[in-house]
Amino acid sequence: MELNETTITRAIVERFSQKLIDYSNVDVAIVGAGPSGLVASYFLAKADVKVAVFERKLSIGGGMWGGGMMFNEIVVQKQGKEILDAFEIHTREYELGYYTADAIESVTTIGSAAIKAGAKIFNCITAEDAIIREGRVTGLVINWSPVEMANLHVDPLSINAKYVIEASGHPLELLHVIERKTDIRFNTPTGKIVGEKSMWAEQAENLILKNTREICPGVYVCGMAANAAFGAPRMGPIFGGMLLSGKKVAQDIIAALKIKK
Ligand code: 48F
Repeated sequence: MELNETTITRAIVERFSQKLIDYSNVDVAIVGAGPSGLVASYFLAKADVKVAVFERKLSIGGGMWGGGMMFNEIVVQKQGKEILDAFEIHTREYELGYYTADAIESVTTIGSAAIKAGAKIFNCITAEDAIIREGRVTGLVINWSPVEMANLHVDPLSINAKYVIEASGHPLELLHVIERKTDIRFNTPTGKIVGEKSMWAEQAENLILKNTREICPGVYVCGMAANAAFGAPRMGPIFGGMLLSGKKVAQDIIAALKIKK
């Protein structure tokens, strides 16, 4: 058989276009494929929820690839280890209550499990704005990341979602846009983004599940974005909270979708 370049081209363009069309209307759209967003997408897809993840970078995994300061090992506590166990990721006890895992094994395994469960990940796409109807976020405005990087004047496209998850980590990009462009009040003490506090691993890990919740109609926050939104500290390269937050946001949205039906 002779290989034809235009067949390869048509295959890619048709398949990708169909995938984007299929996922232009989803139950849940996630901004960011870091550890919390990926874990959320896995648990949502496993429960047959239609979920799309939009990731600005070419690679998934966010801040997990680099462990701490590019030493590519992560640390989790006992509850976090239980999630890694569920993905069959190897862990080793370091000291009582502290476990380590290979950062690359963690990202690739969770990413693979999410996709096999049915989550669709769209890399190289940035969520630059939200669609808002009557005070509720009903979708995302997306564009190719290279358009943003090259500062090209190219209009975006949009997708609809029953719920959006803000999982963009430290920068809280979607929430900042919502705050800037709308009069929607967030469920924070100030009604606005409170902002992340300096490193305090224990307190940050203790607060993250409380902060993982619906922050305004249609938007849930998880991962570092949850702590940054509600004014809690950062935790550095301990990842249990990220994994647990991803699982919790999925469970909360699964429950909310059942009520909505
Ligand atoms: O930062 P990130 O890993 O978020 P996370 O899941 O995990 C945080 C930890 O990695 C670490 C930490 C924990 O101990 O504090 O930082 O909360 O992943 C966020 C992903 O979102 C992407 C970004 O490229 C990264 O991969 N992202 C950010 N803004 C956008 C976005 C956007 N507007 N559109 C699409 N993707």
